[in-house]
Amino acid sequence: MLPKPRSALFFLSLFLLTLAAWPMATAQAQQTAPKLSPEEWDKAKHIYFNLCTGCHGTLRKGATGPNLLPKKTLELGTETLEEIIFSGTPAGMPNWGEQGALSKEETNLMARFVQNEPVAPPEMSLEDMKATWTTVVPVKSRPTKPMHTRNWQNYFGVVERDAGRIAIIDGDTKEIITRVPSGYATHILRSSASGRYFLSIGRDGKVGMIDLWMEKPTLVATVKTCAEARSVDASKYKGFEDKLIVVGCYWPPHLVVLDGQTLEPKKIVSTRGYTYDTFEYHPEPRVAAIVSSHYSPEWVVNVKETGYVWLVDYSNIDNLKISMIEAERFLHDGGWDSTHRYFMPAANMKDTMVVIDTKERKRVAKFMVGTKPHPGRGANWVDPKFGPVHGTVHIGEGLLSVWGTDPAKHPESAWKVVRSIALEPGAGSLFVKTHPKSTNLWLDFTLNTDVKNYQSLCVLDVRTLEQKAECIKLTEDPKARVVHMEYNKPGDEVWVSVWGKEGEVVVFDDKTRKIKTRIKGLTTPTGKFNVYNTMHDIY
Ligand code: DHE
Repeated sequence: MLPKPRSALFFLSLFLLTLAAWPMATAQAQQTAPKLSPEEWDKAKHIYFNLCTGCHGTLRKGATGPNLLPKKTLELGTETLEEIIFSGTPAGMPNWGEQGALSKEETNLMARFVQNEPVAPPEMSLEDMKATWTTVVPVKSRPTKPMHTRNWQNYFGVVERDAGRIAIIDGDTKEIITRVPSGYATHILRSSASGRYFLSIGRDGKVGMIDLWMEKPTLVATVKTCAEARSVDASKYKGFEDKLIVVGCYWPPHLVVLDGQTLEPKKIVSTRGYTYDTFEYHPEPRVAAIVSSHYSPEWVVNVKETGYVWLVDYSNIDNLKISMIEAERFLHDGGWDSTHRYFMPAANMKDTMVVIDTKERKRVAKFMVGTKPHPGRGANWVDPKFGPVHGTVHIGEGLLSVWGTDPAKHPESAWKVVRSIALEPGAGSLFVKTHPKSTNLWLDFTLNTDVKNYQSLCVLDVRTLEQKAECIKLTEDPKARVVHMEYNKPGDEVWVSVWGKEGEVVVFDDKTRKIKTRIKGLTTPTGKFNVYNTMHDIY
C-alpha cells in the first residue's frame, strides 16, 4: 500500500507533545507487548516503512517525530495509540485513519506493533549492492554527443512518486518525451556535473542513471545501495566531473560511493557514531541532504541524528578524508547562497539554520529562525535594504525568515535574520523558490490543514515582502496538494506540481503570474528538476 500525500516531516514531532497530554493512559498501563502473528508482523513492518520511518526512525528512536520505544508506547496502551494513529494530533501527527491511509484494523495493528521492541533491518555489504547492480546500456554503447536536436538543458525530470517513475518533459515544448522506471517512491533527482545524466534516488535506496543524450532519455544503469534513502549527488569539482556519485542512506545509516559512469558500488562509509554535543552513541544517524562543493573535491553531507556536517574528500577514495563539522542535531535539507560558497542546512527540530563556509571548510554561523524551517534548497535574492539574502519557509508556522549572506559587503546583516514575514495562509510550507532573473518568490503550503491553502500556490515580490502574498488556487481535488516549484532554464517560467492521483504540473509565466499551460496525466507528481538549474545550483 502506498502512502497518501502526507505531511511526513511535518506530522511528526508533536506526537511527543500529544503523548504528554495523555496522563490517563499511564494509569491503565499495559506492560506486556501485544502479540502479532508472522503475517501481521510483515504487514506492520511494511506500513511502518511507508508511513512512519521518515519521522520516527527505523529503530524508532525519534528524530523529526518522537521516539516510539516500548517504554513509552506500553504505557500509552493500544487504545490511546489507536486514537493518535487514526485521528492524528494538532501537533502534526497525521490522521492516517481519517485520511484513508489506514483502515481501523491496520490502525489497531500499528498500535500493537509499536509496543513491541523495534527490530533492526539487515545491514548491506558491497557484495549485496553489487548483486543488484545492472548496466542497461554499457558506457561504450552510449553516445558521445546528444543524439537529438532538443534543448536538453531545459529538460525537466518530474518524479511521479507513486508510479515509481520519472517523466522527462521538454521545457521548451512541454511535451512528455518519455517515462523512465525509477523504483519505489522516488524521492529526488540530481544532475551530474555535465548535466547529461539525471540521477534518481528512491525511498527504497535504488539509484537510477538516466542518459539525456540518447535519442529518448534512457535508464542506463541502476543499483540498490540501501533499504531506505533520500539523497544522491555527483562529483562536480573541476577534474572530477561525472567521475563519482554519492548516495545518502537512512537505513543502513551509511553513505555509498559509486562509479560516476556505471554506478558500480565502490565504497561504504558508516555514519554511526556519537552525537556532536553530548557524545552519546547513536546507532542510526541518517544521511539527509548532500551537496557537491564548488571549492574543493568534496561532498557536503548532513548527518541528521549526530548533528555533524561531513566534508567528504573524494579526490582519493582509497584514502578517504572526512572532516566532521559540529553543526546541530537533526539536520535535514538546505542549499547554497548565490555565490555557492556557503551551504546553509536546516536543523528543523531545533528551529536552527547552520552556515558552513566551504572555502574555509568550517562552520561560520548558527542562528534560530521559526518553528521547523524547511527550505528545500532555499531561495537567494537581493533585498533592497540588506543586499544578498537567503530565505526559508517553515512547516511549524506561517513565516518566511530572511537572513543576509554577504559578510564581505554587508557584514551587519550576514547570518542574522533581517526580516520575519508572517504568511497569512499559516503553517505547513515545504518549499520556497525564486530565480536570479525574477523578483517573484513562490511559496507552497503543502501541509497546511486548510484545504484551500494546500490547494494553492502563493507569490510575493522580493522588493515589497511586507505586502500580502497573492495566492492562486490550482485544483478542486480535496486530496491533491500543491508542492515544489522549479524554474525553467531562461528563468521566465515557474513549474509547480499538483500532487494528486490524477496530478499535473502547472506552468506559470513568471512575469505575469498567469498560468501558461497545464501538463496533465501525471501520477502523483512531487519534485521536478530542471537540468540547467540543477547542474548549476540556481535557486
Ligand atoms: Fe523530502 C528533499 C527527506 C518527505 C519531497 N527530502 C529532501 C531531502 C531530504 C528529504 C533529506 C534533501 C535531499 C538533498 O538535498 O540531498 N522527505 C525527507 C524525509 O525524511 C521526509 C520528511 C519523510 C519521508 O518519509 O520521506 C520527506 N519529501 C517528503 C514528502 O512527503 C515529499 C513532499 C514527497 C515525497 O517524495 O514523499 C518530499 N523532498 C521532497 C522534494 C525534495 C526533497 C521534492 C527536493 C527539493 C529540492 O528542490 O531539491
